[in-house]
Amino acid sequence: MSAVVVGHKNPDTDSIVSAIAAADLMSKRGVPSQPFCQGKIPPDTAFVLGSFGFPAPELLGPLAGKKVILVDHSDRGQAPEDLDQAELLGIFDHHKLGDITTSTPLFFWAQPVGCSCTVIKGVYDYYGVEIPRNIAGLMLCAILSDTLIFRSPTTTDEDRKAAKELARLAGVADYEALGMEMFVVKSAVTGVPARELLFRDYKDFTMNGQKVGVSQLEVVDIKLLDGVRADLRQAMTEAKAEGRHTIMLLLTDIMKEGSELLVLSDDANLAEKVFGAAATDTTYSSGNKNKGVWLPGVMSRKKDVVPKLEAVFK
Ligand SMILES: [Mn+2]
Repeated sequence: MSAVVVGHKNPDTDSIVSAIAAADLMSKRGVPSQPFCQGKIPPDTAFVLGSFGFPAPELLGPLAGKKVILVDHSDRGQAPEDLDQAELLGIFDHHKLGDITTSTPLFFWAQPVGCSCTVIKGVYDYYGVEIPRNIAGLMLCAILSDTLIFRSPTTTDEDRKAAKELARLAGVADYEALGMEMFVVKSAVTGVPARELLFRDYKDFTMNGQKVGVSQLEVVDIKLLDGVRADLRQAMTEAKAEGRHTIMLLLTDIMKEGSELLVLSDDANLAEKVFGAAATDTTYSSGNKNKGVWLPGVMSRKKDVVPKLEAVFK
């Protein structure tokens, strides 16, 4: 029976592609493995899979009695509900250490880099395993996606180096252009239900016993979101009513290199506590009551938002 390789809930391109790449690598290392996903494939990921001729991984089924490898997370909140009924063989990740524990030894490949695929690329190299051309193309796109084409503060030289080598392996000449194409697909929000947009790239965290949700939409031009902002506010109100202390939405403009913050919280002063005076600036919101505050340079949930939120909740 193959081991199951799976990324986090509300999967993004890195989570899907890391599962594909890790399953390929593990299979070649003598652990037959198959990639799965926990949820709907987002449009930009579908574009990436299509570009390199890959089928979407199947939706994950029950894990009881199976062997599992996790990619792109080590948090219970992001993992399959029945993880405890499986044997966890290992983890590939680039996030803060989560709360998953094991009763047996495991391998754990983690680095503070911009993308899980950068970590996996390093493991391919470590074992001298060749990366297939189309998987190299997928991994390249995952790095471009997670690092916002190297604009995110999470980007490291390791990510740039890995992307360059993967582009060569995949035969992609202009990979920044490919990244822009992918983000243009990601930016197409018209006609998509607001709740689906809110939960597309969404993570729930437990902070000091409170449920805190942080969502992010990354677009090539924030003006593209003008028509959906009011509906997003409504979707946030509904999501908050489902038992969350706080729900935050970052509308990230990858070209302007900053994010507009929308927040609903039991703590009316939360945004100010997390982001300081910048989060109380009303000049940006004067024109449109649905607009949030513009936070220049805030690009990364992982680096710019979650650590600050956790510090406030402590
Ligand atoms: Mn990732």
